[in-house]
Amino acid sequence: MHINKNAEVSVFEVNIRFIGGLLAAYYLSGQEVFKVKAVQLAEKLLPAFNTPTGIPWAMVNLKSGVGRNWGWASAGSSILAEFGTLHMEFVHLTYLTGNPAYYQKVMHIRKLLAKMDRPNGLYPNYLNPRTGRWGQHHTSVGGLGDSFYEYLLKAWLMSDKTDTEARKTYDDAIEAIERHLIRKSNGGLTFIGEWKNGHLERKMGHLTCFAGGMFALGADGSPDDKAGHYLQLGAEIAHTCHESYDRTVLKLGPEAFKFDSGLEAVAVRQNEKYYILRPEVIETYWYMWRFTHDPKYRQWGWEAVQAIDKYCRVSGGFSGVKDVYSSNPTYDDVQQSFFLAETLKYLYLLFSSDELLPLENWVFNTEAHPLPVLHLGNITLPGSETQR
Ligand code: DMJ
Repeated sequence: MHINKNAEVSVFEVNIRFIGGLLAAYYLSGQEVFKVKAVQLAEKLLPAFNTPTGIPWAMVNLKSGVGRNWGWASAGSSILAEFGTLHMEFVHLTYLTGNPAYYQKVMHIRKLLAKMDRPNGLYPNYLNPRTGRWGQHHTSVGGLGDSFYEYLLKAWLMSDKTDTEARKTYDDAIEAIERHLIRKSNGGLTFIGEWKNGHLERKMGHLTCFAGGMFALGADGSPDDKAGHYLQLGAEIAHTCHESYDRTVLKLGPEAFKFDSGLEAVAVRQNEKYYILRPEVIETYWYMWRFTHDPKYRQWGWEAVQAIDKYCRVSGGFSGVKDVYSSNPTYDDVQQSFFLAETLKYLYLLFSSDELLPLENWVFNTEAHPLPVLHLGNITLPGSETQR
């Protein structure tokens, strides 16, 4: 593993895939080497936080430590789902090393966000790390926003439910999402749209389907006795996402699907008809299975297994397909790493006993790497007293 390379990497992707994976490998095996490598890699990400606001750059050069943002992101902005998806791994890094830097970096992001005005209570996807101001007011529970919300809930869960600030922030965000983004289609399907240019776009991404599992996971502990409501919302999202699979020829879900002009859970544009082995729908089936044991979730998972095996299996492994509405699809010739890390893992868990990685003790990072709940009791994390 050579990490002193003159190469730019995504801070978010290195964190969720590599650091998360190494930390999970350490906790599951007890072998020090995984912890050592996770820390070496995390040190390489720290220069990304050297911005006027402490909101990290999207990318960092591993050798020089120079950071920058994606050219396409609203006026040089950093992205909510990227800088907002570091908390779990960084808290574990401080816990394991005693180095307060990691904890302080992510708590600083949280404090900064808490102070900002939110249009309609919603978090825009773009934030400028130089000025500390929001970029475009585009809000999404799918791409660019998704795992920010997930990590608020999981920060609370991994703290053994002591991080009540994270829980409250999650609850407030979800309430605004429900008010402004969640609707029922004419055909009775609950969907989560996106806020764009001052109006609700009635389109849902495959990525957004993870939210069914998130609502179910967050049901217990929700305010005003709304546990039943959130479990029901999770079930409705699972149903809608299953419909997006079922209404295709291959029985695999498209990248995005619409609820507009008579359309219900189907992709319209050619460039939204692909399936790249994504996990979110199966992830939601698994959480719904754990919380309800309704056999339909296993049945739906099995439908996906059969479709993946039939249409995505190639001689060297598995490939994405370019059009789920074509009976003669072409391959994209890529096996994404989240196919192993997430899609197959959630399928395995769906057909395993609840005793395997029980949710009381483990919290899955956004790449499905399991990290243990930290029963801190009266231990104080280094750095928690002296936040920047
Ligand atoms: C994964 O890398 C993570 O789940 C991320 O949060 C968004 N989705 C991809 C897989 O689709």
